[in-house]
Amino acid sequence: MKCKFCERKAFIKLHYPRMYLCEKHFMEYFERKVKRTIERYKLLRPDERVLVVVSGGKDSAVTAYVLKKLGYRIECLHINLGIGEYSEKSEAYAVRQCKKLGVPLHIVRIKELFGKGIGEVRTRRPICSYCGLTKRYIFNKFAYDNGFDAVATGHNLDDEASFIFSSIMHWNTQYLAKQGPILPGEGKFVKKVKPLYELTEREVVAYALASGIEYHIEECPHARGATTLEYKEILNMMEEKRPGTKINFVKGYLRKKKLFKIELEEIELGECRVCGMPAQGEKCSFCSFWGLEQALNFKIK
Ligand code: Q46
Ligand code: ZN
Ligand code: ZN
Repeated sequence: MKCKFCERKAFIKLHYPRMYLCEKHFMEYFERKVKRTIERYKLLRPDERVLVVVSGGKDSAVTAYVLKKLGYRIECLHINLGIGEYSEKSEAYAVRQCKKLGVPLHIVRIKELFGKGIGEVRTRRPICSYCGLTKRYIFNKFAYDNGFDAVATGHNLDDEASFIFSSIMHWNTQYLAKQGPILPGEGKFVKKVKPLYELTEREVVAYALASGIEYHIEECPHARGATTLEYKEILNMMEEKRPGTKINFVKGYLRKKKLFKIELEEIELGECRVCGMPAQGEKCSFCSFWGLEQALNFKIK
């Protein structure tokens, strides 16, 4: 098959909208879509300093690549989770990706901070729960300590659709109240944005291939059996039968999100007595989980 816009051979068949595109026109389509997402949801202003959280995987690498190409002032942060060989490889990929892009990369290693990696802590809390808590705290605090205007993550349409789907299945209205392409900054919470919000996983993989981005393919060993993967499978089956299912589901959610707003207003935040970041109790969940009595400071020297 030929590209819709030129004589070249098709590189990809898009299902929604339905069209064949060559490599060049697919990349243009992808970048235009990211640009449109940024404009539509007012994610970033051109002069803002953006911290991109790079995991070594495809989504965050593509996010950094496209933001740089669109002219944003970006720096990257990699959090080495200390999960054996998986984390070593992830860090090596992040280093290579940033070198190729020519953007500064900062690295925070959990094992260096706490002497233990994720998965090595004796706790009743599920691994992914304290891993997520740790990552979110670190990238926010890192951005805050260093005066970044925004934190960009690589979440794609499949991630978002499956997350909303699973939140509905569990009626987790707290989550449903605050998901979306942008979480505005407030006080010590730095703004969080998801530039790949309207792009499918399949499109992200294709873009990485077209632009020669190398990335870590392996999943985290703790991700096995994660229910989000099951939700993704179900959504993929539906998408195949009815192209556009995922984007329509996510856009419909954004229109109805205000129904869950009431859930948010009940939470009052004070300040953590250790780190001074927003907290529900006297200590924030990060400082209390890691037993900190002294705040971590990520200011770049
Ligand atoms: S939360 Fe869980 Fe991930 Fe952390 S422990 Fe691995 S799978 S990395 S997105
Ligand atoms: Zn073409
Ligand atoms: Zn704290």
